[in-house]
Amino acid sequence: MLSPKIEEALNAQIKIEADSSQFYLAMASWAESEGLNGTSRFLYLHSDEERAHMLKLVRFVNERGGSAVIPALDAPPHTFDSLNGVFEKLLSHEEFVTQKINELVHICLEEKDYTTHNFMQWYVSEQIEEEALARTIMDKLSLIGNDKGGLYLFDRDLELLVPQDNAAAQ
Ligand code: OFO
Repeated sequence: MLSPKIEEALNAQIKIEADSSQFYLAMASWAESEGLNGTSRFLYLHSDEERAHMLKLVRFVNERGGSAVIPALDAPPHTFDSLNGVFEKLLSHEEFVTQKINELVHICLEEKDYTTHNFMQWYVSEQIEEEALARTIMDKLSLIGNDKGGLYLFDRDLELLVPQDNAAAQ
């Protein structure tokens, strides 16, 4: 059984994952409209992953006798100024998510809920991968700078790069 405090924290995390999915969907759609097909494919997959993270939490809350709340979503921005701007926002969003997951893990310890603590370890590892991937992408973009040929190759490479969970599923 979940304590009210844990249930509330898990429901807050459900909203964060759902908002992440919408945010990356907006980025994917913008990239597609800019003709950045590799980038948009990568971001569509990333958006799907975040939805899967949300679902995993919904199922967990219900299985543990709680009641998952399906939240209203914040409207994400629908335009972005550059590829660099997109990935900067993605990295800082992932850093924010990591912080929220750490806070949730901390609440699990305070409440002595070791089952939820164990469940949350999957998210802790996932965030390490996602932040590392976002940083690798940022490093590549700063090497490329404004070189159009480099950006073309970057977009083509992203077409081959599959986010973490999707890679595991293939
Ligand atoms: Fe990358 O945010 Fe989900 O956990």
